[in-house]
Formats: sequence, structure tokens, C-alpha cells
Amino acid sequence: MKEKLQAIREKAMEQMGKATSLEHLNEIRVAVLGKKGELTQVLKSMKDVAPEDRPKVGQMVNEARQAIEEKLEAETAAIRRRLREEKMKAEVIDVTLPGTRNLQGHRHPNQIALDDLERVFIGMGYEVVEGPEVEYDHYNFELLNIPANHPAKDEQDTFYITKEILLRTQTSPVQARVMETGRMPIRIIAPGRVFRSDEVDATHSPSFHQVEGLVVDRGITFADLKGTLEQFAKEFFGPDTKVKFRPHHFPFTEPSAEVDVSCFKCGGKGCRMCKGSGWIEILGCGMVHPKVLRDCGIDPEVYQGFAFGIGLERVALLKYEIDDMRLLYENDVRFLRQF
Ligand code: 2U9
Repeated sequence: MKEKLQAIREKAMEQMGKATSLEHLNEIRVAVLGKKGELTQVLKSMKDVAPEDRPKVGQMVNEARQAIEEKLEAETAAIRRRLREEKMKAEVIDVTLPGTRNLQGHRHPNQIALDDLERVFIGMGYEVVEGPEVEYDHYNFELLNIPANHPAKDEQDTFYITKEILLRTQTSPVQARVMETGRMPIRIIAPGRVFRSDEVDATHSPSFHQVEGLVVDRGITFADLKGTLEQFAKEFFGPDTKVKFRPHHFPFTEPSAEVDVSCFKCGGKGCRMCKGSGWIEILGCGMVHPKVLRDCGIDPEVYQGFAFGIGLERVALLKYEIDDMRLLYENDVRFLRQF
């Protein structure tokens, strides 16, 4: 019995010394100390030992078990330590290697121009409002005094979804909706995407952006419109900017005008930017037509208003001296990063 125990102990010790993995150590533990393990078998055969020898043999078994358990623990710790060291070595970071740059996002030139525009008008006390891109004919055309036979309503110019529902061709329906609420006074700008069935070229796209403005209050005159847009032009294009109003026609405003600003590149002398004229057209505007006010539930005898419309892409192209609108839609980061 004594020899047998000694043999089990020595064999286990030797195997544990050679073990290279935690799994291997566990196999040894099961083979020796497990339910059917060698040492357990010895304990089970105690009944065959003479009663007077049992305490001695029992003690030997316990000693063997304790020694094996201690060795198991020590070897387990050694293997764990080795594994950790190997892992650390594999994960070592070479701080001298050049880093990989995170690609940073960038505001689109349209967004930069819009943020600048909004800042100027918010500074004058305007509120920014948005509305649906899919609109009713009623809000997009009818309330804006654009009659059924108007060329803008042609299917060649407007994307219709049904006879009554379309993709808005301007952001004016947003303002018509605000007027309908009857809350006075109104001082808003409505930026957003609009749609027109145009072929793509350097200055046209079937989807572009507008920023329209609307002011309605008692006693608003054309002088308020002129002062507002002159102030806007100076803040947006520079303090020396001059403005020029040319008579025009829109169905929703009367009188109407187109506004030119003195060329911010040459100061008015004439250059490539302003095609030699010294002036650049930037927006359309006018006094809100009394019929538009009335149809939106506002009494034109009490309230008057002015409105204006700016093509956002046009302003962005001018501001950043970009000569092709398509560049604004391609979203090539090499292009976008320059602004
Ligand atoms: C309401 C009443 C009147 C909005 C206006 C313009 C003049 C204008 C163009 C600028 C370039 C469109 O993007 S563009 O092609 N817009 O010239 N827009 S007045 O007038 C309104 C708006 C809302 C209720």
C-alpha cells in the first residue's frame, strides 16, 4: 500500500511538472483526485487494510493528497503567469509607429452658407421654420396666387405625386401655413429643399435649396424691405456692399423686385465674377400680394408684409467661387474639405 501510494504521488508530481496547459493540469487532477481517480481508489480500498494500520495509511493518503493539491496550485499559478506574459508580449504597443488619423466630418458648403444666412436673420429677430417637402397644390400654388394656367404648374416643371399632391417647388407653402395660423406679427425665414423638373447642368438641378423670408405686421412698407435686405447684404457679403432693386414680377408679391449686390470680388469695377457688370443678382423679393394675405386669412387693410427668396446653392457658389453646381451634390470629400 505504501509503495503504491508513493508511486501514485511520484507519477502525479512528475506529470504535473511537465504539464504545459491548464487543461492538461485538470486532466491530471481528475485522474488522481477525481471521483474515480487513483488516490480516491486507494481510499476506497481502506477496508482491505488491517484496522491497526488504517490510521497510518489514512495519514499517508492525506499527505499525498495535500502534496498533490499544493503542487497543482503552484503549477496552475505558474501556467497562468506564463500565459499572461505571453499575452502581454503579443499585445505590446509600438508607440513610435505613426498613428492613423480619424477622418473628421465637415460642414457642406451649402450648410455653411445656410448657417451664415440664418445667423444674420436670427440677429434681426427672425425665427427659422420648416415644413413638409411633399405638399398640396393648395399651399404650393393656389394660396400663392399661382393660377391653374401658370407655366410653373406645368408637369414639365413640377413633380406631381397625384393631381393635388406634389414635391414643393418653393418653400413659400411653409410661410402660407404660418400665415394661416393667424399669429401676428410674423418674422420668419423658411429654409429647405425644393424640387423642379430641371435637367442637370452647371446651374440647374432637380433638387436644390431655398431660404425664403416673410415679415407681416401693421404698417410694413417697401422701405422696411429695402432696409432689411441692405442690412442683410452688408452683413453677409461685407460692409461696403451696395444693393440695387430692379422691378420684376412674381405672382405672390406686388410690387416685386430682383436685387443685385455690388460685386464683392472687384467692388463694382467689373471682373470675371460679375461678368464685367460690377453687379451680381442674389435674390427676388416684394410686398406680399393683398390676395395672398387675404387667402391666408389676413386682412390686407390691417396687415402688410414683405417676402424674399434666396437660392442657397447660388449664394454658396458665389461665396466660395465655385463654377459648377454639380460639385455641391457629388459629395467628394476632397472637394468638401476645402471650405
Ligand atoms: C408668401 C408670400 C410671398 C417669396 C419670394 C422670391 C421673391 C424669389 C426665387 C429666388 C431664387 C426662387 O430659388 S429661387 O429660384 N424667389 O425671387 N420668393 S418673393 O415670396 C413669398 C413667400 C411666401 C406667403
